Amino acid sequence: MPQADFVVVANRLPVDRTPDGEGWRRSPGGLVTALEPVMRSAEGAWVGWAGQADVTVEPFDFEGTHLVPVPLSAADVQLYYEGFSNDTIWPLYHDVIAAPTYKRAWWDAYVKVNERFARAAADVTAEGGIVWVQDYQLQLVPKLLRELRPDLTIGYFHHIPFPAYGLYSQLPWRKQVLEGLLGADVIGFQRVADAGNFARAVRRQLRYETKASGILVPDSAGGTRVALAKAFPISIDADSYIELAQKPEIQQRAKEIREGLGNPRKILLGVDRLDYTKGIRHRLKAWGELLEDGRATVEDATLVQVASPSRERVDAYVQLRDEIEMTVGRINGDYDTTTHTAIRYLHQSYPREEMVALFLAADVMLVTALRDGMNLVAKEYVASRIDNRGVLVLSEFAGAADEMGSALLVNPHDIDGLKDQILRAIDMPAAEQGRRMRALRKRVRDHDVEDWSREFLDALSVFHEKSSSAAAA
Ligand code: GDG
Repeated sequence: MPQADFVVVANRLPVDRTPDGEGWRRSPGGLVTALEPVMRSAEGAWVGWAGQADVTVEPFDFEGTHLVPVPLSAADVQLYYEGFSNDTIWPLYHDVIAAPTYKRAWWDAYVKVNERFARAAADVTAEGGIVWVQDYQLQLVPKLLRELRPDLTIGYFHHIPFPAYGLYSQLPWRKQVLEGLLGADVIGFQRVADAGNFARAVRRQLRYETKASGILVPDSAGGTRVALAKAFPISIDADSYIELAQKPEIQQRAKEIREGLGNPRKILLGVDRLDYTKGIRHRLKAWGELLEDGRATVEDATLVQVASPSRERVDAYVQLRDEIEMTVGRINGDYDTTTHTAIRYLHQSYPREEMVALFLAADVMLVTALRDGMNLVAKEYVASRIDNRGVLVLSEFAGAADEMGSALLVNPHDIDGLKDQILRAIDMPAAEQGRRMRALRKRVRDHDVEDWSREFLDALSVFHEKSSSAAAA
């Protein structure tokens, strides 16, 4: 088997099957774009699931990256992925917005699958190589991998929030998960607060000492080593959004979207995976009440809500979809006219080009997450607004709020406050829009996804150099 100096380990490989089921194509995700240059220059490999249960795929090369598929059975998908990852960790780490389910059989499957990923990474990484583990499905991999391959430098990035200690401590396997993560040399979080919550959990549960971002972790030789737990806020490939937004056909499409909605004075937009963390219900409630109060009419504004299908086999998501669709139906039934609609609801996924056309058409972007690691949609919207117009309404509970103070920040639980900010966004004078949007765009352009991966990998390379010089001594 070929060995790689740089290996990414993620739940999914960066490719999807082509529609004919024969070949592969690159998945559209931001992580894939972010890591592409690093993968190419470093003879990289990527370890992950190919996306189909009960199917074994042999390792293969794709656009300069060696891909190592990790097989998952239908039972693994149900217990490790839909169960422990998406029905235990996801709700717990998003502040228990939905009740987490704690099942021992799910935990057992999570351990078993994490071991499988760790072994696959151990087999493919060259002596003294660097491994970057991604996200909450694989929290045990850093420790397991360090046990198998003490020569490696290991990084881990956590894409979702890390909760406050009072919530985290609910987890029956809280010690094992912390120990799993601490197998990494660098543990990256979205926000400073996430890194702080993690360090506190480590102090309380494991009694390890922490100094600034460093955590003293006992090593196998009876001494200690330092692990770094720090914020590295993720970003987007801003230039690719700017390029799309400059295309005449996409600008034309934005006009068509507006016409198709009956030329309302303003268009409000929400784009989310259909997930209870995203605050879609709160947004609908606020908009429905503004119409009910008569403070807005469907001729003033239409809300376009893209809710892309997500986790459709997890109960909480099935219920959420029903609730949202009932609410949309009621609001539209009460306020639609033959020419205008209150909410254009789209339970579909769209190509990136269509998303940018929607961003260009939207006068107001509503990001009302109840809890969100970062929220890339907020950054994609501002990157696309090459005209420096449009208003971002952004939840304080999205990681993006730490960097995007020029947005209209909202507490989505405060429906009256949310209503006021939506109206303020609808009525915002062009000059104020421009001032705010310029500041937001500057931040996103100055800190794009390449900066994110470079900063993380620079931090990791300090550990790599240390271990290389120790190995040489
Ligand atoms: C997790 C964390 C963190 C959505 N619908 C369509 C579509 N999308 C794209 C968006 C955006 C991405 O999916 C969603 O990213 P978010 O950041 O908004 O949210 P999560 O999926 O929950 O991501 C989050 C992120 O990881 C990265 O670390 O920011 O906090 O929860 O890029 O544009 N894209 C297309 N069609 C759709 O219908 N093409």
